[in-house]
Amino acid sequence: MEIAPRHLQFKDHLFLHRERALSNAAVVVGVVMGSRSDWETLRPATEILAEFGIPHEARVVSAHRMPDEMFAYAEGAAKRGLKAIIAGAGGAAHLPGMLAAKTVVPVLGVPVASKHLQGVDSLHSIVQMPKGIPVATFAIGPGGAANAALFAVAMLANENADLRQRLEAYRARQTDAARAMTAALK
Ligand code: RP5
Repeated sequence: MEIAPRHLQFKDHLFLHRERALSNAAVVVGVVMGSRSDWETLRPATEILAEFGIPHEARVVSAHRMPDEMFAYAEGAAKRGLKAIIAGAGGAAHLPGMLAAKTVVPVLGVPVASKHLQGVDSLHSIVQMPKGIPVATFAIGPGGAANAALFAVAMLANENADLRQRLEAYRARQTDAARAMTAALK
């Protein structure tokens, strides 16, 4: 059996410890998706939330295959203390809009790339909410999911100075990395 290097074992231990701590805390952001096939698109959202230490959960709550569970999830969201729901779906993607119809907890919609229309169908389904029930809509794909999580962090940072500082530090690291890119062109 291959033994992982010592530092990796330690890092893994820390990661598991943090994941356990996060999973024990009350969930603040829900990440839901229409199908297991959406997971690779939504996973970056959970990674960002974990990086910022935001207690979160990831669940499949299909609008058309599990409508009762979808409504129950939305109806319970505020009572459970959720501050945002990141909802990803593909095709005739009604999950974000239907969740938003049943809760006033902000819903951040992520269009998943679909097989035939590459996610333009998902984008239009999510972004074109009729007046009265808003869904904040992000870009198609994993980048959109990451941005939805960063947006949720920004919303939470309004009430949390430490989180705001860490979000600013995240941006600064990103800027440094972009500045360093020119050197890599040589
Ligand atoms: C939607 O249908 C899901 O959000 C997914 O993007 C799409 C296809 O689902 P599967 O057939 O892969 O389960 O509900």
